[in-house]
Amino acid sequence: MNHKIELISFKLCPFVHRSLILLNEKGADYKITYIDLANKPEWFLKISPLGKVPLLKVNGEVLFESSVINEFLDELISPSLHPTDILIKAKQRAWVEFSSTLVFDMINWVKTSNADDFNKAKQVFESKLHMIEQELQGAFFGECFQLVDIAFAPILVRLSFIENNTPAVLDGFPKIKQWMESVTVRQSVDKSFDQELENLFINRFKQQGSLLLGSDKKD
Ligand SMILES: N[C@@H](CCC(=O)N[C@@H](CS)C(=O)NCC(=O)O)C(=O)O
Repeated sequence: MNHKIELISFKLCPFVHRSLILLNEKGADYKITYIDLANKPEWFLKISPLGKVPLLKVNGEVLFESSVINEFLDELISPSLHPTDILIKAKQRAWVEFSSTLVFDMINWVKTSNADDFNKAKQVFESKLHMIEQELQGAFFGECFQLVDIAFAPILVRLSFIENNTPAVLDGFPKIKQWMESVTVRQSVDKSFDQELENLFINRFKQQGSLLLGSDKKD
């Protein structure tokens, strides 16, 4: 069956980015519509229960929450990118939840402009990176590229932007670095970002006075 799929997006949003990568990975036919989160259109506010992106419009219905959207797309378009073993699947779903909290920790680490807050944010972020470092075995989170890798992929892409700007930030995390390298070159992921996204991401935080990236803040 041919499904009509539309992803409502904001270019910089890491949560939308997860669904974009999965649509690419599945080879799906989809339309993408960008909105300005600083000036949300009326039609968007009417259909978005939390006023957040991503939304997925499918056959006239609206889904929200990126992890739910990705679970749905995974069932809609086979083959599934979940492990078949239900215990491993449950564990990976838990790590998907973990990845959502890590997005906010990463943003705090990158945006902070004063030394005290920066050291706290760095400690929180790195303590979570250490937990992931313990979990990783090889090139991917599990045996092969799966939904859990897609949930973390927007973070790994942004870590690659950060490394291009501020080398050595991942020196204490060799397995995460290897994971970042294998995930970001995968076709579905590579296709999901460009130089424009990198510049938007880096410049946004430099303009906010980022200690990590180097401040471009105008006084
Ligand atoms: N838990 C949500 C988080 C989505 C989210 O926080 N989206 C942000 C953009 S990255 C948003 O739309 N924020 C609303 C706003 O900025 O007003 C998900 O996974 O989909």
